[in-house]
Amino acid sequence: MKKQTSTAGTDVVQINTEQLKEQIIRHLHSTLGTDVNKASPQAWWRATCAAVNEQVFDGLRNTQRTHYEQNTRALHYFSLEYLMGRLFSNNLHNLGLYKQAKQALSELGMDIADLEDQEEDMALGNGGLGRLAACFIDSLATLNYPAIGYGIRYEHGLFEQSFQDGRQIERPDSWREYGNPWEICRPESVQEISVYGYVETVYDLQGKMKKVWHPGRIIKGIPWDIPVVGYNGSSVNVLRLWESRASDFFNWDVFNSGGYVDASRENIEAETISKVLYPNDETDAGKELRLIQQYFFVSCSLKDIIRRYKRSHGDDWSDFAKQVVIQLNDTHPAVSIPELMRILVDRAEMQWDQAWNLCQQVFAYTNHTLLPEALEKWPVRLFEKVLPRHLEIIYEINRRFLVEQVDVLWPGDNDKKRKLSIIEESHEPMVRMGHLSVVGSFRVNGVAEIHSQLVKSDLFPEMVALWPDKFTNVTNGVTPRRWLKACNPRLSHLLDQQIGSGWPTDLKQLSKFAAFADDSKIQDAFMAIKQQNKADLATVVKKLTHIDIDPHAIFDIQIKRLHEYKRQHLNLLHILALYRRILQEPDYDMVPRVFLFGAKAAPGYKLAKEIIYAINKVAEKINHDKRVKNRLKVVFMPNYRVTLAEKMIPAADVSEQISTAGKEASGTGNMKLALNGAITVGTMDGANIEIAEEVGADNIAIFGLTVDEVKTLDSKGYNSMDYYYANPEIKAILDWLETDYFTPGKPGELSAIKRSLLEGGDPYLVLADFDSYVKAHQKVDGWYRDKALWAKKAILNTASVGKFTSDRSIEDYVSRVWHLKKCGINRN
Ligand code: 475
Repeated sequence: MKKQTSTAGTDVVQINTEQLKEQIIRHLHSTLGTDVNKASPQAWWRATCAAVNEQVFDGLRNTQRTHYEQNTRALHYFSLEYLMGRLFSNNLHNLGLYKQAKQALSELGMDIADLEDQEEDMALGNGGLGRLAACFIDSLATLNYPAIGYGIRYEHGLFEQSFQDGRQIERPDSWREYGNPWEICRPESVQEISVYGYVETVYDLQGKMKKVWHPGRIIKGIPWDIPVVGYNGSSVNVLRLWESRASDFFNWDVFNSGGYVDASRENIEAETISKVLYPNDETDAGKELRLIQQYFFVSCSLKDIIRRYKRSHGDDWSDFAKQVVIQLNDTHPAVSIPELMRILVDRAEMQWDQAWNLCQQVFAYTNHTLLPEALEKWPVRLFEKVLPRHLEIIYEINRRFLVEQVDVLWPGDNDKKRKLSIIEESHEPMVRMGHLSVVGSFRVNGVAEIHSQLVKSDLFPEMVALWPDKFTNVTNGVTPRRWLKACNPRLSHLLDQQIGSGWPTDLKQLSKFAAFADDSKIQDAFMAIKQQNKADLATVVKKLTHIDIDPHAIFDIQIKRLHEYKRQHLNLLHILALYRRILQEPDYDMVPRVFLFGAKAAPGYKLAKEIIYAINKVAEKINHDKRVKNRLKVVFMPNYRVTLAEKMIPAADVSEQISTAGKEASGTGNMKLALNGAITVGTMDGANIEIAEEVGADNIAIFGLTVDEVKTLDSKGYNSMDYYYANPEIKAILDWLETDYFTPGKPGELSAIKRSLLEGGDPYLVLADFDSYVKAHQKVDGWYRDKALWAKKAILNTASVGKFTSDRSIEDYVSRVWHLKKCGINRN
């Protein structure tokens, strides 16, 4: 093996195809216990993973040693979700070994794509928030920042989706049923944490009061490390995920007193904590188990951080805030604020003020949503049962906050106190986790410019008055390694040829590609790539849905969680409008379009599931209607996940980003699609606004009400009925949904959508935006007719979105929040 210097200037250990072949065969023999002539694709995949891990673990060891020696300040990313997808091709790409592996496997008679398909997605997240965490840890490792991700090692990730007669069916996801080659168990770092029980007030000999928590239960947390491989031989950081088990020590008594069965039941209850990911995206589950999940992982992680700190600092806390910064990925891990206070005050016997001072230097909080149903609140009653000592601490944090901050700025103003109190005084008193997070953090950020503005103006205006400098923005980003280089090899190759191969770590370089926007040769090459990607996707569609789609049609794609605010039903109404026009006017002139959807609905979200059902039923009808003459096809891809996204995004012509203005905090799919040359049809919402700024008004189809217009309309009083009666097309479409046209013999089966838009008041202004949405699509249809014009716009999209790399987001966090230093890795 020889050491090489990569373009990035870092040392990369390069191994060649022959060495890789030897390693794979060796692992086939000694790790898998099989042989080349009888190994299954699964065994080949495992053997290759084992070979890859030889490189990964080298990098991991070097990185951990370097961080230990340098004693660096490190970021600790706390997130209940990491939507990682597959790691095989990602690790190969980041190690610079993809081509060699492909070649080695091919010489061994295997197709690397078949091996890739052996891997289950690691779907430990719901949607945007979880995928953002995955992109961020990729960038942190790539940029050589000391960082560790903490989370839960769920046994079951996000459910698997299928359709039965058009309706969503959920089945549990068992992603590591047969083991996971990427994880390493670390029994030496097990933690024990407490829940339930009661608090006793005791006095020591000096008469000093102390609070003693007598826990009702002790649970063991077992850490599993997933190496996070930076691109081009940079750092290999760690994602540390906790698995819950019953504490041996706690069960021993029960066991000895003859309670084998009781002890087993306790085991099961303890293991339940890390059993399953809550499948609600942007809703607060409000369940006891969810609070225990949050506390379990936060407590294990804080103890892990403190153990590591104490190794070099003993009981001297004075450097803690210099060494440790913790980012809260939304409020889900916010219970870490009272937990750190408990550790400092009750355990380390620190003065309250000193402890609080430390806390406020350590935590930073990212808000990901303004939707009221997503803002976490816990019933005080529940908190008291599960975490009695933490509730007391929260009360004390709140008392001091109201007296020392709120009452100082607004003396005697009880309204302000009621609004700002961490405890909401309703008939069922609640702990407001957003308030707690703002009060306990030194920085609070939203995830796109407009969203960060709205966090200040609509969510926490009084907190801004108290701490104007606490609030900032960090616009989201996505990793170009996974979302362009690995998923779109054809376009990547073209980019390498035209602008050089530096763009994956310096995405602004894509702007050089703009020089080719008018070059007809490059336009043709770009469009030919899109065409091939579309043909590939058509094969996938055929395999998954048995639907034939024409790669020459416009591929119009909406992929994201199913939510009213994301307005998949607005897309559906547009499809119905086109269908109706075709039926009314048999020669209706339109560029053929394939509408593709990918979305999971939370299992308990009725209307979201009705929207899926309606799209599937409308699809069935349209796809079989000869009169349509292939001008329209509608496909709902089952089981949308990271791996499907990687196949759909490179094939998209049109990107649907159609949320009601003010509702989508940022969006990140919008960035991935534009990066791959899709043209956005979008509202002025979230990061769409910044995308429009970057690509220019000519290269995006913006429609609909703006945030200010939405606010005005809402305050004036919006009446969706007005649109229903004023617009005959809207009326005809909604009435159509009530007939049995799409559900023969079963009229009314699709009426839930109409009901929500009319009786339900259309809370997301679907009807208000309908007209302007249809016009935006007509504009897109017109653009597509001119191939050169379209190619130019698509090229300019790819060339203009360099801002949206997660590397830039991370650098923004570093300069505005974390203040980390890069740490180059010493190899030996
Ligand atoms: C935003 N999830 C996107 C993305 O910043 C944004 C909430 C509660 C419980 C479980 N999951 C959630 C979210 O709030 C979420 O995914 N938010 C999304 O975060 C990354 O780009 O606009 O909707």
